[in-house]
Amino acid sequence: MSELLSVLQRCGIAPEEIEGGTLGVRSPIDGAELARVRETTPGEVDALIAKSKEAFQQWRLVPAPVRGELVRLWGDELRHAKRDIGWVVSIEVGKITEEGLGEAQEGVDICEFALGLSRQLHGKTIVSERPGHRIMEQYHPLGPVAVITAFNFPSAVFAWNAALALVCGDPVIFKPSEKAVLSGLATFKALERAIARFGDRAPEGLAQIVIGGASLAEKLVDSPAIPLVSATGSTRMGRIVGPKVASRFGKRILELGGNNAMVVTPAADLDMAVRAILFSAVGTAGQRCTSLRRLIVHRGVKDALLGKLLPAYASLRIGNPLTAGTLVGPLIDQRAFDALQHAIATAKEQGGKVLTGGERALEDEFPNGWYVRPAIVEMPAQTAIVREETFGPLLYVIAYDDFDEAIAIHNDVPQGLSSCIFSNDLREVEAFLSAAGSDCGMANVNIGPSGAEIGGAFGGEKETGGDRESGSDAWKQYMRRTTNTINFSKDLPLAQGITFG
Ligand code: UN1
Repeated sequence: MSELLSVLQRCGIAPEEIEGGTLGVRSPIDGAELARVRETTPGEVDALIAKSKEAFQQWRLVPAPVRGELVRLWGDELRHAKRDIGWVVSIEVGKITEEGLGEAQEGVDICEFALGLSRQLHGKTIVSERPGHRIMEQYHPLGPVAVITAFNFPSAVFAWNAALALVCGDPVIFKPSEKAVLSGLATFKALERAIARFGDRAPEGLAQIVIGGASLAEKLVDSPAIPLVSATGSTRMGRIVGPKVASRFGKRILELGGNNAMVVTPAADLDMAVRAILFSAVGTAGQRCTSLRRLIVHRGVKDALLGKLLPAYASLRIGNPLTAGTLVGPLIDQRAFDALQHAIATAKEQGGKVLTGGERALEDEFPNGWYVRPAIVEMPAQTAIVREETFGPLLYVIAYDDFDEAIAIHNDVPQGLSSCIFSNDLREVEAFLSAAGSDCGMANVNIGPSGAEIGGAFGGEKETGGDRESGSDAWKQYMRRTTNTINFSKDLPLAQGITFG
């Protein structure tokens, strides 16, 4: 049996599930077809939404700490399957081994977070202006949650959403990217095993998966039976999903494009900055929402920084992501490669100078794999192309002279996901974090913009979507809040001192 089949089988995916279907899954490593998966039919999606609605009737009544037990079991399954899931992520989306494992670990982490959370779904108690009255809040389960994910975090983003949804009392319907079905399935099967161990306290239809393209996602987006749609992907996708969900008064969590920057000031530790730039601009072949795309560096330290960065780029090992020592794997497909070429050509037209990279790599070894040398392009200013998100290892460098100018350049893009500053000057750091500083959902100091921990709220402003998921109080979006005013007096005073009759 091939290694793929045996790993998938250990993940709970049977050979017949990946044969004879209409959806071809390819490995970006060499372009080879890995599987042909059966797609869910539109009729099946309708049935599965109905089932989810029914499951909600039961799941919402299971006490939250008991629901927590389910995510504990899921975390347990994910921990056991970590190596296999990491490997499937690597082979299916091209992440290097370490990053595939890191992604699987995010699933474990969020399950542990959600387990603790299951005993902390607190509302507030609020003092009343009326004698003999008390006000309190309760958080109640919301209903079925659709989780639509992108290829670049095919396991973790489902786990972030589903672990919270499940402890919050919501059934989930998962629609993984067509480019990353196996990673999605492997993560989903771990949840199914946890549900089986949890036993009959879990209603049928608590977690379901939809496999296929955008038209199936659209059915989820349009269904009034699904009060929350969590969608990760491009801003273009978000522009379609957002208004559709809003038109039926549904809630949404949108995690869309990022155009994440690093400001490097004269007070920066340049060696640390170089290490952070490498991981965040080149890691995952620049295909994280949080990848570093813009380097805004003080003119006085630009040459020194580039003097360290360029040799580091030159020594990057590009290759098969499963080979030990590789730091840069392939792009997801030819379209991604073409988009990168287009961005570099446009940048040149707009006055950019390619300092390194951009060319295809390993074409002989992998004629159907799209490997690229990570690129650095110095720009005379933040031109139109720099303001667009290009999903690949392309780093623009822009020099600044004055700190306020750096902040202005930083914020002058349509996206607002993640950001960072490298500086040991307290004034610069605090200014960057202040109300007049970075306008992103995440603003870091002396670390890169990517690789966030699950404990914080993850998400961004402007065209990134404005929502948050994962840690902190992101769970509140998966619940409905009720405000309860309780009168324990024998009178009926009205608020605002109104007398009536
Ligand atoms: C994404 O790129 O869609 O912060 C998510 C990070 C990861 C998650 C990224 N923990 O880079």
